[in-house]
Amino acid sequence: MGQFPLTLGRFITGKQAARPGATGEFSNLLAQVGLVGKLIAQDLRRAGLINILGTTGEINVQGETVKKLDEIANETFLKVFDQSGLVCALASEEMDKPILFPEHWPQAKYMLLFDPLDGSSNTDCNMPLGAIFSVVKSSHKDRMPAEDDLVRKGTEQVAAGYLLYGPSTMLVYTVGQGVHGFTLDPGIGEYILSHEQVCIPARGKIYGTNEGNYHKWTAGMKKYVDYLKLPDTATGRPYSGRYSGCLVADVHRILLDGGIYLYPGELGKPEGKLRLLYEANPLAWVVEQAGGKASTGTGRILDVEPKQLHQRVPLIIGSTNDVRDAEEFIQDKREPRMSGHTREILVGPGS
Ligand code: FDP
Repeated sequence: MGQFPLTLGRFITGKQAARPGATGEFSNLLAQVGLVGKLIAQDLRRAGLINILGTTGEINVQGETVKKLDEIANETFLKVFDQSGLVCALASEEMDKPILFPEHWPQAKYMLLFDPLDGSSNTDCNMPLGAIFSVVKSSHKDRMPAEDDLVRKGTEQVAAGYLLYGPSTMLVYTVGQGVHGFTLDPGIGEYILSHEQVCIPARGKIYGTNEGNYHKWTAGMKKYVDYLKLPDTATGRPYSGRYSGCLVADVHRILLDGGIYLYPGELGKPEGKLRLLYEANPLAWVVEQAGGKASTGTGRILDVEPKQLHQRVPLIIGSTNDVRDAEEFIQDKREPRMSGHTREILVGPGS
């Protein structure tokens, strides 16, 4: 008889049984993230048919146009987690201020930060989308947490992961003991373990970045991307460019196949675009737990001292050797050198 599929519920319960003193609260929390994924995936499957594409006409706290699906996804997280009673605070990319649930405290000690719909520009063209989440624990036993308690360093996360809405829906997470990926089987409505202990290759052949921003980049960043495009058999260059416009999808590809994703700081905007607490930190932890690396270009993402809920940060993430190379270029410690062989490929023999 073939192996019986392992559901998310059973997998988490198995892991929980190995941790004496575990209450099951945390396992339940991951199951609720899974439920959010099922509800949103269902809307996305029919999005072109039920008038939920396009914008709401509003601008969010980040100064970005709000899509109807951003709002629906945000509401879904709020409803599921309010009803579950499992968290005492929620913070979202779509909300200026966190939502606090004093009625769930002190039983609920976890707090959830999330980007409810990542890659919003993909909504109206049936391209991949995602959601990213980070869980931290309230550090106060004597009082209900406030906004500042959600503003925590990446190393303080207790769980992190993402939902990917692609041809199939996936939930990928870490609690600091490796990374596991589950694929939603729509026939039975269950997430099934499909990627146990994900390991990112030490080097890849893919880079993902919005190259339309090339002229806004620093000299070091430009040189790195130029270097990736120079042919060189020994180092496997040129790399292939892959960019979907959905951070989750781009990082997921790199998690499985190796390579590098870059959303760097720009001239006049050194903080970059992506958000530290609910985009960079959770993905950085996932990638580190799979054996990769995540950097601002000058330091480890998980060590960035956060100051604000919606803080932005440059993100360079992926295979360890690729991220290390990128850091060297960005810090002006390295220059692209053209070997004789590269020159030959580019301009022909004997030129
Ligand atoms: P979006 O604003 O469309 O939600 O979360 C930010 C994000 O998407 C990432 O998913 C994506 O990788 C990036 O921004 C896309 O930004 P650019 O359009 O500047 O490339």
